[in-house]
Amino acid sequence: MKLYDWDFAPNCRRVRMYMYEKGIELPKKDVITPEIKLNDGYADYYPHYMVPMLELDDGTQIGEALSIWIYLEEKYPTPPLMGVHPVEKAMISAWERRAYDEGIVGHAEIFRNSHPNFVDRGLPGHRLKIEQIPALIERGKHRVTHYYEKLEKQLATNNFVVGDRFSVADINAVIVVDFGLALEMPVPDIYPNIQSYYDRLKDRPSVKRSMTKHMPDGTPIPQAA
Ligand SMILES: N[C@@H](CCC(=O)N[C@@H](CS)C(=O)NCC(=O)O)C(=O)O
Repeated sequence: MKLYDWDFAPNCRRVRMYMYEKGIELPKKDVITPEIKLNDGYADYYPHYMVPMLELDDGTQIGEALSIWIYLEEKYPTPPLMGVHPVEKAMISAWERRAYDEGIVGHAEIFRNSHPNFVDRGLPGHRLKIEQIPALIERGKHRVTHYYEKLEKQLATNNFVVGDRFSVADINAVIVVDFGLALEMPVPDIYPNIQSYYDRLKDRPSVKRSMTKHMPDGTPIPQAA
């Protein structure tokens, strides 16, 4: 197996943090250029033109971080990161989706529609020009706020996002917060539960090891103190 990766990309980090929690070590191939673009060879090789992508030894290409987790969870069930019992599995899945749809995609809307290297690359996965839409920056901020409001309440009664066990819902939650730090948008003080949760998790080995400190062009990424 081989993981096609981009160090900074939040969706790639979802897979790396997951692997480190499980103790899975896989060869990784970085396919990003200093201009923060996927290299041409990769674009021709993988038609969905996104990272992460896990390639199996028989050549099967698995895209989408969630699908890669599903595959690895079957192969490496311990420790379980996607729940064990039916209700736990469903709750983890729901909170993982909320973090993705509102937090990660919300921040991605802010990033892709404002960063100068993403002019005409408003969406991932397209080789045609997709214009930036500045109005999506504000909408992205609303989406992140919407997630933080829900997460703040959830963390009032849960040690981790779902119950007492670290899961993929936590992987996404930590990545939302770190994506915000990289965009110089830290968690506002009106969310003390999220702030103390993040303080507890930020030094976890998988969280630290999966994090990158620089953009592909060498620009340092702001991070938590
Ligand atoms: N839905 C996909 C999203 C993957 C995605 O957005 N990947 C971004 C990096 S985070 C990408 O491939 N970007 C390539 C580009 O910007 O050209 C997943 O969950 O894995």
